[in-house]
Amino acid sequence: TAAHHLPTAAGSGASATERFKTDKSGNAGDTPAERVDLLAREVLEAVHATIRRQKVTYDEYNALKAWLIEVGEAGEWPLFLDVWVEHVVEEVATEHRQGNKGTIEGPYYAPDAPDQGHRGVVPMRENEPGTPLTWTGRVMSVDGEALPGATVELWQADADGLYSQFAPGIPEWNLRATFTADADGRFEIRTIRPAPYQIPTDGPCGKLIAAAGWHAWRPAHLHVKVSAPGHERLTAQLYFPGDQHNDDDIASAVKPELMLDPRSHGDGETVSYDFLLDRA
Ligand code: MBD
Ligand code: FE
Repeated sequence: TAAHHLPTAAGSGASATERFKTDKSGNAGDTPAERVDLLAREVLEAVHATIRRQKVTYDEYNALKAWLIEVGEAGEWPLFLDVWVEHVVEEVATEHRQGNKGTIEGPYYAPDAPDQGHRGVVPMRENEPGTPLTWTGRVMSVDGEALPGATVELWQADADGLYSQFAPGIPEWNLRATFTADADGRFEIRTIRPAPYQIPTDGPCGKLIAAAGWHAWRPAHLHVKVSAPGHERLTAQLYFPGDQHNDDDIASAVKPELMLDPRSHGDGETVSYDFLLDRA
């Protein structure tokens, strides 16, 4: 596709926008008028209050307008919203949960990754850079009952910070897989330790970051979705102690409960991390 010849931000933006349209834009028309009225009014009032309080100028207003147009043209609405807004949506959506904490999904999930059974290697290239990482875990209900057949979907960026299907030149399912828990709810995943990650800097989100003097980094992370019949699906990310950006993630998606505890083991590392799912 044409996206394969575009620079990183525009290419991954176009892919993320298409992915979102396919998977998640379906129920957008179902919000009742009273709710749209309330939410749209509150958001606009917050914008008006900032304009008054900060005496926003026409130059600033036009800079905003130009930037918003670029975000759409580059397909970066999924990136912008997931980096700066989704963490609060996730907080509100999951505040009732008794089981494991989750965090944001972000823009780069793709459904139906290859099934590797309850124990196996995540698809990767022959010389995929990164320290081998073996993760053993168990999926249970909040009360500790094992959930055989639960699925653990995993996706992660490669050492260059690129996600398959969103950046060009990477095999379709690279570093993406689905695992299915055994009769005891257990699984074993062999992958590589992910690298710290920078959101694309060459598009409008990158321009905002540069213009504001922020940084573009997320700590290294493994994305997961954990599902079992009769239970709420858990979307989470797992992080590594000592990462320079655990305390200032640009996407505000780190929680202490999501920290792994890796042990060195031969030429790789092992981690153990279990999931308790809330009943639906
Ligand atoms: C990512 O890889 C990510 O996980 C999030 C939340 C936002 C942008 C890129
Ligand atoms: Fe990510």
